[in-house]
Amino acid sequence: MMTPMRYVVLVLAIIISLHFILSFSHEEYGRATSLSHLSEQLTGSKPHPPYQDGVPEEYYTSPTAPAQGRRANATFVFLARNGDLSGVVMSMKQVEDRFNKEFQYPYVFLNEEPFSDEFKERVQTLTDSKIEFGLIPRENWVQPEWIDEDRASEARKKMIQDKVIYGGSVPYRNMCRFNSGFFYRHELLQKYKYYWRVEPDVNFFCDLHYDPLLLMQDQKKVYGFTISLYEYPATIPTLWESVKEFIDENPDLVEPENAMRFISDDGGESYNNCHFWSNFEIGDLDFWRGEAYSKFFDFLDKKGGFYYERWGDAPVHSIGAALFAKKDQIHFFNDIGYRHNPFQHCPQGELHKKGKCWCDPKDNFDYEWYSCLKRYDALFA
Ligand SMILES: Nc1nc2c(ncn2[C@@H]2O[C@H](COP(=O)(O)OP(=O)(O)O)[C@@H](O)[C@H]2O)c(=O)[nH]1
Ligand SMILES: *[C@@H]1O[C@H](CO)[C@@H](O)[C@H](O)[C@H]1NC(C)=O
Ligand SMILES: [Mg+2]
Repeated sequence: MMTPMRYVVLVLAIIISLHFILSFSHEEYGRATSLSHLSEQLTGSKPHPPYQDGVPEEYYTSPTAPAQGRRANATFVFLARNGDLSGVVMSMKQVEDRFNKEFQYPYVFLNEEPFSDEFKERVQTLTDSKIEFGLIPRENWVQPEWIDEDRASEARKKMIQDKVIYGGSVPYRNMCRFNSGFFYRHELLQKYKYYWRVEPDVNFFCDLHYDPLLLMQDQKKVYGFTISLYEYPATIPTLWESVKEFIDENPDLVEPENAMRFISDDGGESYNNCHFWSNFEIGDLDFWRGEAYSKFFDFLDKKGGFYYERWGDAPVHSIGAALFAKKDQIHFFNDIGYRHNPFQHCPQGELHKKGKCWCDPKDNFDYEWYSCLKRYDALFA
């Protein structure tokens, strides 16, 4: 007979081993977090370190606020297909309601095919802001000629066998390469300095009564995020080798006050797979267009890893930001409640009240086992 105590120990042991099994399987990280919740319920929740949100009080809209009436040189940017329309309007309606109806930033929509009239009409219905629709030049989208298609298709086959998410998809690879190295060079984005990237089917949970784009501009921030996590190693087997090679060849491009400790636990010898989740980004377009990141992207592109492996724009952007920006130019938007399945950042405590957030504060990825936020915190500890 098992005593109740032994039973509890056994259940905990099963949960803990499931954590480890799931951490090595692909496509399963959504379920892994709910297991994390289960174990949290049994073991008690972890304390959440108090966060300084870094937003000066005067940025909040009030008739006397200095930020009142000033706007950043910025736009929203959506990469989407015509078929993404229903998810696009869900995301965009929330952007408008939570924030943009007060600030009226414009939108840029990009696609490798022309947007349909239905698409254009339905998104324009949601806002008084200007919307521009851009076509992506073919050479910035399709797999380049110089990629060895036999080698690329072998790699895709292997990834399908290994059940790597999107492992067999060429369009997904085109998308990752475009987001890594081309979106910010699109002609419709030339006139802007800052962008806020939005994807279909995301949620914004909290009212935002200050302008995060102006905050980026005034404080000379380069990159803003809400969620960070580990990349699947199977998608980037040789990425870090290439990064190290680039650093060796271009030591002068690396920022001395960088955030290497976010992406490496051993001073740059190996990658810890941490990255900012790029489906949400608020960033500086001129940083991507600058010398360091441009050379970095071109170097990586020539390696072919966007097609011979499945390098994502999230690790590529994150490594670029961590190496070429100062660490205090990377900003955690703690007050932006945000969800992209299967994870969400839900502001805690005072921030939750201030934003009148509708997410469950207990459902918060920040210090889940699969989150990298603790490594970001450690940069400033
Ligand atoms: N125009 C276009 N957009 C794409 C394509 N594939 C993905 N996207 C967009 O790229 C972003 C990421 O794609 P998504 O399917 O959400 O990938 P996930 O978030 O990594 O699962 C979204 O904004 C999509 O609308 C494509 O083939 N063409
Ligand atoms: C906005 O930023 C872009 C890119 O830096 C720049 O070319 C443009 O002149 C800026 N516009 C204004 C109004 O400052
Ligand atoms: Mg998505």
